[in-house]
Amino acid sequence: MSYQLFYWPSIPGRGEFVRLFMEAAELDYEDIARTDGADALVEDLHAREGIRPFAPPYLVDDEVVIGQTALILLYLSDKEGLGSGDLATDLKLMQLQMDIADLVEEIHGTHHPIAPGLYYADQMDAAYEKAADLRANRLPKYLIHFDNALAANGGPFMLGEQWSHVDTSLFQLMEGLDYAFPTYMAQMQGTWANLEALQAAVPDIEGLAAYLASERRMEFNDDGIFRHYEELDEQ
Ligand SMILES: N[C@@H](CCC(=O)N[C@@H](CS)C(=O)NCC(=O)O)C(=O)O
Repeated sequence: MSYQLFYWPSIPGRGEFVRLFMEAAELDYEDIARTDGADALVEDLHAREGIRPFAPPYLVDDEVVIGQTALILLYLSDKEGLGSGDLATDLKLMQLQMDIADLVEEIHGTHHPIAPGLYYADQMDAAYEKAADLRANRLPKYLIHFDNALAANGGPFMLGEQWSHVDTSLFQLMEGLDYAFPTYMAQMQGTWANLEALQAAVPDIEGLAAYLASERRMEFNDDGIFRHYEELDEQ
């Protein structure tokens, strides 16, 4: 049976981090809400009982149902034999994946700094301040952290020549930042050269090139996590 991915059909969002890994690994999966619509997702989630995912993305593998992007990637990586083969190293990869999740949340906070349920237009002043701090402090801190980690094994990937879930996620992170903050990212070019090299190398992973060129690869849009609002990219 193929994996079933449940994620909102109209945004790349966190679902794309899972998709990129599955495509790179050439795994068979059904993208349920993209074929059956968002209602199918809501119905499925509400029908689940007990310990269930809080929010999409979540993955169904027969009896196994897992939420949280980082955990889904750990599960798939382990099950498909795409980890490092060493527990301590796999935990380091997981640590990085959770760092990525933390940063993704902060990026989401640039357009929703007060409440996820409010419109951007109702929290623009706070958004402006949050985005300025992200650009000045948080992005350099996180991206240099990832860049230094990449330098440890000589690149282009986190484990050197062997790609992992961290690399497909860092690729998506960099693509999203280029979309959301093009002026800032252009100005900072070269500051995190290892990350830029990874961003260039990931599309060459066998299995990914076809996906990235296909219509299934969703473009960033201004309903998702990575949004481009010119005023949040001002220098
Ligand atoms: N920490 C979770 C966050 C999941 C999450 O926030 N999902 C969003 C879509 S990207 C959602 O639908 N949230 C609904 C909610 O928070 O009520 C992860 O990394 O997967």
